[in-house]
Amino acid sequence: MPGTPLIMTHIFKNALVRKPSKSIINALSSRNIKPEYELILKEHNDYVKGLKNSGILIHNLESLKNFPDSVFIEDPALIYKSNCIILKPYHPSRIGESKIIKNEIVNYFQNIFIIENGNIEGGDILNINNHFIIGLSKRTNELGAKNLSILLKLLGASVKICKTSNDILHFKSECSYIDEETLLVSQRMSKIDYLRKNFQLIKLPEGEELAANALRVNNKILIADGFFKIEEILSSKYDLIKININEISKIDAGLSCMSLRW
Ligand code: CIR
Repeated sequence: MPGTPLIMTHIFKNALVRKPSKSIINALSSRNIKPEYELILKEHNDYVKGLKNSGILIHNLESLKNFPDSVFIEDPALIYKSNCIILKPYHPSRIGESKIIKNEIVNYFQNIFIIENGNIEGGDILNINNHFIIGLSKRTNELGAKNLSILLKLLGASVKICKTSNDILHFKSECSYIDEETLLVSQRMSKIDYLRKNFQLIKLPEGEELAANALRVNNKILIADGFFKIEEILSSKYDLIKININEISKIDAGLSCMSLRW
């Protein structure tokens, strides 16, 4: 878009993270599994270390006992340029997270916008420089996507609304930014026409879908540990930081969802 300064999506100096509360054992899980708190805490600490080793300054938010899923702070808020947009999670147990993060984020951002109508979760929003892909899913509906898209356009971005493949929690659960031309995708997400036609796709080998939510931070890529085929593919070109997310993935975590970066 003419006149719009180029944002490099993966260049970050700061990240907000929220320490898991003990109530995380009651977090939503598509596989209905209860994770162990102590193991999650260790994985979360390693994740934060990974962010620090990518050159990021960490800002910690208080854990929230009443919101078991609140460690996934990417879902109730979105940061674009110097703006923070408060989103609207779909799940009843997560709706209240928006109000809390709105009160916390004023310490970091002056321009705060709020999506009031529809549902939209950060896990369904993929940012590529000044462009956004919003994936419709069980958590993000057309009204939420449309309202966010109007706002992002006013802020100078372009937006494409796509449909997340069936049975995937969020668009980014199986689609990650690697660089402005390249996305990491699962086989099923690779079938989405818009992605096929507009990006170079690195397809995850079958069985390695849990590594599909990777996180590019500066010159590093944080990736789930234990997925050797994709590790071999990516490590020829990128510097990887491997993070064990075995326990936290029981409640559908990926690497992007546990921080908000700018
Ligand atoms: C949920 O179902 O809302 C959480 N248990 C997992 C959310 C993961 N968020 C994300 O990938 N953006």
